[in-house]
Amino acid sequence: MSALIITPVQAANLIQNGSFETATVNPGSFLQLDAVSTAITGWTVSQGTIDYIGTYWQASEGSRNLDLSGANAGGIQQTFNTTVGETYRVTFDLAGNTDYSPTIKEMRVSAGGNSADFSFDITGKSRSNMGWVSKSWGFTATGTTTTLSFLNLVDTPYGPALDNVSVIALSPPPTSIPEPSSVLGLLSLGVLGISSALKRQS
Ligand SMILES: [Ca+2]
Repeated sequence: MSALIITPVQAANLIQNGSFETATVNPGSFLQLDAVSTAITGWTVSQGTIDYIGTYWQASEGSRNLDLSGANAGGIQQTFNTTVGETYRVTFDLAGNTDYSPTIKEMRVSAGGNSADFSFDITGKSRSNMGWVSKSWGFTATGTTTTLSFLNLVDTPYGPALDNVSVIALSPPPTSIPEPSSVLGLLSLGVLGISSALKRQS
């Protein structure tokens, strides 16, 4: 049986190195990075200090992740291209440093002039059982570039843990609508596909 198969287009992750796997440094067990380090590819330590986590605890994805505290409350950010008025979905995996209090880790994600706060409870969690949870949040772009940032809201050396960041556009921007000529081209390709499918069937 022949059929035209339409494959849905997977929205691209606009964030570079969202899982923090690539850097100019090797974190080993873990490595403190201070503002304004750019050692982690695509990212800038925006305030305070963070720990770049290697083998010290279980990552959510791959083998590296972050503690949004090094010696004190830290933050990271990345800037990427956006379309004004377009809505985007941010997803990330959240856990917390299980070594010490506070029991409730608190962090803020912000982009496009808006923000949302998230918390994580380390009760019952450990370095080999981090209990990573997926979080998501949406924002509407107000500029042709947008800076996504994650900030630790509690000034402690034992902060929220972050991994697996992605941003996708929720609908295609107007500029990506095909030109009429290419629509005709796609239609004619479709007709060709149908006619060849019919030929194969007969
Ligand atoms: Ca990772």
